[in-house]
Amino acid sequence: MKISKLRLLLIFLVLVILLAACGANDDTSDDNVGALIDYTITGIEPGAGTTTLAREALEEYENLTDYTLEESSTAAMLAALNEAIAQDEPIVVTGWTPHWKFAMYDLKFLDDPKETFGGVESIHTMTRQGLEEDMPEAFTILDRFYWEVDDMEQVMLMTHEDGLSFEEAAEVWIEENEETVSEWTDDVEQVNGESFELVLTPWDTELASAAVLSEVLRRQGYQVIETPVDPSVMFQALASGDGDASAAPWLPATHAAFYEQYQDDIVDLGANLEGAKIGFVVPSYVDIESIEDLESTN
Ligand code: PBE
Repeated sequence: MKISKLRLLLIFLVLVILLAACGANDDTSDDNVGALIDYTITGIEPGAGTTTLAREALEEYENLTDYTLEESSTAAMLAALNEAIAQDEPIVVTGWTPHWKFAMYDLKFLDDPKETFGGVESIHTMTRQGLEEDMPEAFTILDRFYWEVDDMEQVMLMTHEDGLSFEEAAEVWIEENEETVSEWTDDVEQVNGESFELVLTPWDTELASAAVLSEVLRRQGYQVIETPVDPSVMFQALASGDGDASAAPWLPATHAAFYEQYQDDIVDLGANLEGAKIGFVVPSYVDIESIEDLESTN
């Protein structure tokens, strides 16, 4: 009797250990990214083009039907990203490049098989109608304005890492890239203090391009006012003629909805930068590759 009791106890103990081990294996929440992020995507400003497309992604991808897009601000998104990385925890954010976050952290875009976020984006220069006739000097410079991702990143990094203002960074960049700038301004006549309103959106990419363009136009004799607004207001301002130009529209996907609405009343001068991208971004240690890998709630 004694022995079989001991035996029973042993069998019981083994069973307990086995069950515990099985339980741990069965508990998929350990690697269920969806559950770990509480089925929540960390977004940015409600007015961003990226937010419009992230909302669409939640509708188009069946696995994301019950997800929440937390809309807040770029600063809040970056703080959450920083916090998650410090804790080695998963996070999915709406992100874009060019941006210093890719230099600072090891990040990856999730594949987007439905192409909700488009593919490669360009940043365009657009003007109000009639600018070519009213301010041909500015128009020529705007039409020629073109730079590389690398150039824009230099300006952004000077502000982020060296603490320069965008204005200061733009001045440094212009001094260091005289040849490129002279291609934009070659043979353009000086003007005499005409006022010029450059409309932009309030993200680093656009603060950088606007700072450089403003400084170049100031050196040409313009009195430049920079007006940062939401993307929808930017398109509205160009279409109504309230603003003169912008180097901030992202196409073909990011600002497509706004552009479609106003395109008949706006002059599009084409790309000033190619090779931008938006989408869902995760730290590289998050073990999924595609938006479709995010587990649905059931
Ligand atoms: N962004 C940066 C903006 C445009 C520039 C991608 C966050 C957006 O409207 O989504």
